[in-house]
Amino acid sequence: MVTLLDYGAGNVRSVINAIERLGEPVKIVKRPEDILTAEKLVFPGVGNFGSLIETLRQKGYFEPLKKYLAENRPFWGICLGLQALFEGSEEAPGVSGLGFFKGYVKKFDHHLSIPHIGWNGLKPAKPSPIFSGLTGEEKFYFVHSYHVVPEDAAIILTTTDYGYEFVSAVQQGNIIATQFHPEKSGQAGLKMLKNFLAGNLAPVKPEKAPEKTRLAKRIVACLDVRTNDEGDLVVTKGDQYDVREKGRVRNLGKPVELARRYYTEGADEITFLNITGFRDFPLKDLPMLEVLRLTSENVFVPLTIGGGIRDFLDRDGRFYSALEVAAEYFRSGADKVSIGSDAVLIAEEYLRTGKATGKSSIETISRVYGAQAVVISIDPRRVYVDSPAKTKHPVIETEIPGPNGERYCWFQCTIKGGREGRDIDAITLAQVCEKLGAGEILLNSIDRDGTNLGFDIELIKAVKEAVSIPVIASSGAGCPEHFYEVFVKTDVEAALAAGIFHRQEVTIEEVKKYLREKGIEIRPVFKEELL
Ligand code: 1PR
Repeated sequence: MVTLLDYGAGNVRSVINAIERLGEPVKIVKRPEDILTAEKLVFPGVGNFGSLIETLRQKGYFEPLKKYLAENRPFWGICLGLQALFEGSEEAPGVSGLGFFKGYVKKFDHHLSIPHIGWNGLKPAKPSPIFSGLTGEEKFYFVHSYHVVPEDAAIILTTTDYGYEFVSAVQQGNIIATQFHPEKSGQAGLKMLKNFLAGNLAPVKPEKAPEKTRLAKRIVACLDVRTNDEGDLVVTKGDQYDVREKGRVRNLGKPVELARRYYTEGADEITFLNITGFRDFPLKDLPMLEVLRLTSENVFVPLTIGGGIRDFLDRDGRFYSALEVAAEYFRSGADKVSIGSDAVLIAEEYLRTGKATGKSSIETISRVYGAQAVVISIDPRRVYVDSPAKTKHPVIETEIPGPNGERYCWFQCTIKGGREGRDIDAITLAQVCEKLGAGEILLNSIDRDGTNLGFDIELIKAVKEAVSIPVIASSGAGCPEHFYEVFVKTDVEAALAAGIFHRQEVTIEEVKKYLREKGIEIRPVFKEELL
């Protein structure tokens, strides 16, 4: 029996699913005594250091947790559950952590994108039972802006390189804590958890550990989901956002099945976009929540969900905040939510008033769940002009001239699935959203969507250079070479595709194999023993 310390923020569903998948029942801590009676305690943390510690104190968990740790009983802290073990954090100056380990939590201090999101390797500093059966070449899923700096080097279990070398896991006796998320790290993560649950394995050191670790470029599979004309929830796919063929919604498969297939093929992340979410109220759309629940039982990589994340007034006049909508998605298994139309309206308002309200969906969700949980999905389309003077928007000089030979264009944002163009461009939108607390940009292109012509490199370069948060390039992938092109010509951290994967024109494995041969860092997938 594993006891899970859920203090009410973020996606604990995935941790429960991963442990249950490994055959161990999970009990959730309801009272402080549950901590003291635990056989094995798992403590996943998300959000903010200050609010985590405050919640631990409010619920009366702080002292029992300290006692449990002091007794050296089996413990695994994940992410913020690692950071909380230290004395304090730059994220919440003046707030004392559990202080089980001496040392402090620091914000990453370099020029690379922050948060550090994605799959990175481990350099083991000492043997541990949790490495049993690992080769050392595996990558694990990280998502954080802060890292621990222990005073005592003897507790360091692994380090990882991102800009510089940081401590990615610690172990002292039965107390283990990792900055990465084993429950989101595919087969490698499940194997580690299994080793922890076994409890009696000999300490080993993986043989092929890297000298320097590198963050992998992520390959994301996207499933556009909506109800078709028969009332079934299906994965569909548009051509420049038109999902109908001969008047009917294209049906490319069932969401849960496709997601599992992409997971086994090696997708580093899966995104569901509820493409009619802008008009339907997502909390009434229970099948979508069910899709998420079922998917997270079988898929152990990060899941993003988008569509309809905004404040909502239902027919009976009941108000639902975007935060409530997002919370329901997180509870059902999502790791990140993606905001489309609402982000455009928020940015317009911000530019009009020059002020952040603190109440927008971006700000509220980012505050509670952390910036890494908020993705902005941008749906831009090219607007051509003869000269930069013809528009107030930032333009690029393009190598793809417009219909009348125009050599300049700007990237107009749209809302409601491309149905309505707005007076704001993609670069400005991305910058404003970063300022308001978004942690990642999902950059689509209506012009390229479903065309198989390749990513819009000019658009992607322009947006990526304007922000410091990670960017996922999307729309237009038609072959493995297109992924290579976007990774060498721009600095994006991830590339997403839909159509080619759904139609099985190219598999994710083929894309990854091609990229690896070309020297692009990717996450290896070990399929032999799917857990
Ligand atoms: O505005 O917050 O409710 O969110 C709605 C979400 O649904 C947005 O993220 C928006 O991008 C998406 N969406 C709305 N309508 C459509 C449509 O296709 N009619 N899909 C739509 C957007 C774009 C990508 C697609 C890539 C890759 N789909 O997600 O998967 O273009 O496709 P490809 O590889 O086949 O070229 P809100």
